[in-house]
Amino acid sequence: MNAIYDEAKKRYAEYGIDTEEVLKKLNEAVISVHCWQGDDVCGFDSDTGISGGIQTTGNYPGKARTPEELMQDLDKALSFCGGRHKLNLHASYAIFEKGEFADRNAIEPKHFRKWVDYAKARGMGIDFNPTLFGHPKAASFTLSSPDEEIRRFWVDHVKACVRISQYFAEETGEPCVMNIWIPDGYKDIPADRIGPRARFKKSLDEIISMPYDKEKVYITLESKVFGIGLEAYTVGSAEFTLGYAQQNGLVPLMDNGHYHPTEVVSDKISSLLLLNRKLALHVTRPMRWDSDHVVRLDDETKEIAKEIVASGRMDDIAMALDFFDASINRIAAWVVGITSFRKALLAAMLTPHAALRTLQDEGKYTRLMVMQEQLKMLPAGAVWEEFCRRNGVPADEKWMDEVEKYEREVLSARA
Ligand code: RNT
Ligand code: ZN
Repeated sequence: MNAIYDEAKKRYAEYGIDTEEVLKKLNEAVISVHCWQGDDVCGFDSDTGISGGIQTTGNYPGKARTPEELMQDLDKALSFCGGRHKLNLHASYAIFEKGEFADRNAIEPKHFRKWVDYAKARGMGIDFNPTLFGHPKAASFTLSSPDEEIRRFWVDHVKACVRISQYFAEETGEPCVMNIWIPDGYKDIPADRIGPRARFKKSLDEIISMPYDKEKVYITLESKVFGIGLEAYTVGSAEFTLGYAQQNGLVPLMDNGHYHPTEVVSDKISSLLLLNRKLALHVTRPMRWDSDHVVRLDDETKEIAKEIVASGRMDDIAMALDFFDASINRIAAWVVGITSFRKALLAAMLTPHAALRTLQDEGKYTRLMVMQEQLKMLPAGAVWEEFCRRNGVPADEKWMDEVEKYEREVLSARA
């Protein structure tokens, strides 16, 4: 067997942690993997590129240009990642037959059939996102547009997405998390703050009044404090989305790039869990702004994972990734982001939360600090290696050799 793992197992047992149990739980934790890291959020339904204050930077060669390439790249990335995943799609990734086209307000389940086949063949569920950016009609406002025709167009788009989400759930047998994020906002001080939010509310009211199966489709609402070009005001602020979600039985979604720089999502999770049945997350890495850097095993990622695991409510939390770096190999970006978040979950699962909680409740803060520091040096790496070994994926950096080979043989042939 694996002597290093066996030693680690004993060390953790001293702290009351059963690493076999942890390995099982870690394997079952579902991470929703965003398709949009593979092509810089471009999608297949237009040449508009992204807009709405989100931005990819870099021009690393080899980005996926077609659904086939994106699927092939995602397969490559996932072949290095152990544990369960879900596929997270955006509406702009609709796949049309030759000569066929449907605008965003007219997309149908059939335009995503190939994705369903892809997910089913890999035993994955699917999450979904209406795409309210990267489209001529999203040049300024969408669901909060003062132009009634534009507002209607986007309401119809989101309704179409709810139908597609339900189709995903029915086909895969797993509920679909459908996340609404709008880029609507102002660069400079608005004259009217309440008007756009009232229109957003009206649009959401119209959307959720459509019939859909609430056990199959979980609609989530993502807030954002500001975006590039939207510095002064966003319609979908934290207060708006939280309040609306709570009032209407939707699920709040927190993206950890969407708050003021000293605010942390790790501190918000517990409050939202107490006040909501479910919670959704976009795990990303903001650097000075909502830059969507690749997730790494840093302090805040670990703290987010700790809050998820320590809450005992992991099953109520939809964990999705949301980053896009176009300056490095996109497959490696996926692998690092996906595995970093799972490593963070592992670290959290290897923590004796109940014992630490007792120290806190008894006011033994010095001992608590000593324990927290001691736990950092326990052999989590050995448990990670065992997790990889059991999943038949590389535990060391060797996977990068294969990614480089794939870059030479496949990616470099792309114009
Ligand atoms: C944008 C939001 C949103 C997008 C994706 C592509 O700031 O984070 O979630 O990143 O929908
Ligand atoms: Zn996000």
